[in-house]
Amino acid sequence: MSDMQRASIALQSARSVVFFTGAGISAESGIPTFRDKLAGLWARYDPQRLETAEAFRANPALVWGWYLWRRHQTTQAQPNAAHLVPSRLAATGRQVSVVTQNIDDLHERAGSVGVVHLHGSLAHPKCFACHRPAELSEEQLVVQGDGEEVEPPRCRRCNGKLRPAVVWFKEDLPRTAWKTAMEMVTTCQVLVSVGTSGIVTPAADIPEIALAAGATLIHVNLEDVSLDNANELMLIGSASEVLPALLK
Ligand code: BJW
Ligand code: ZN
Repeated sequence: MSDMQRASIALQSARSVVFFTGAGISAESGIPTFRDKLAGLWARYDPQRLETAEAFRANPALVWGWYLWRRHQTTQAQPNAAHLVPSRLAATGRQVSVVTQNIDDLHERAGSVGVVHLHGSLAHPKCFACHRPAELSEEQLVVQGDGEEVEPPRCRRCNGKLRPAVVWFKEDLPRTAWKTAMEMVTTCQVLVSVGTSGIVTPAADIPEIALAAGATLIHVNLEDVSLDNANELMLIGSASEVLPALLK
């Protein structure tokens, strides 16, 4: 039997399934991944300049403009066939959870509820100084293009600069999100890991944590990212083709 057939049977006979997703699931919606050599964001930008608290302190307008641009890209994008699979599987009566590293909202827009965002989300900013969540008006979200510098708006409570509520390097993951993810990952029967390079910890440990807790692990990726475990299946291909095929 092929890995595809085994994966399909495992998925359709499981009572509880977790989809653990990375940038690759949104790539076919037109949102660039981080590390792909040609189209990846980091082939063109230096993450040290943009995705750390030090970078924000040094050049808040560059970093704020960069996230406005990425938010704009996200609002222009539509969920693809892969994003629709968790809610389709949930509709068949299984317990289905989505744990994502992505800061976009394409899982939600594809009908998944209770999505756990391990690296935060683009939807709501927070204050860099007092950490309180903040809301923005539409005109504060306008951005003309890639690389534009925009002064971050100020916090109404303490006048600190607003930052996106995403997780930068060396920052802790949101405590509740991590705790909820651990509960899901250690109790599911199947974990489907989609479109992630498995480089950025602690999220990268999730597939191994699921395996150690007894789950079957199914990887879906353009490249072989398997970990060499007997309870693991590697499906090489694009998420928008492989995931829907699993439900057939
Ligand atoms: C497809 C496809 C298709 C493509 N179909 N597949 C040294 C110094 C400082 C820190 C560290 C250090 N060494 C280790 C650390 C820890 C660090 C870390 O892991 N760094 C690594 C780079 C080594 N982690 C952290 O800092 C975390 N915090 C932490 O550990 O705190 C404790 C601590 C304190 C003090 C010091 C050290 C530790 C926080 C991590 C936060 C990650 N943040 C980002 C940015 C979020 C905001 C934003 O988007 O701007 O999260 S980085 C970026 O990577 C983003 C992603 O969620 C994350 C993972 O990337 P992902 O999703 O896997 O994407 P890619 O591009 O890597 O892969 C795409 C995959 O899809 C590929 O495999 C393709 O093949 C595949 N694919 N198209 C199917 N159509
Ligand atoms: Zn504040």
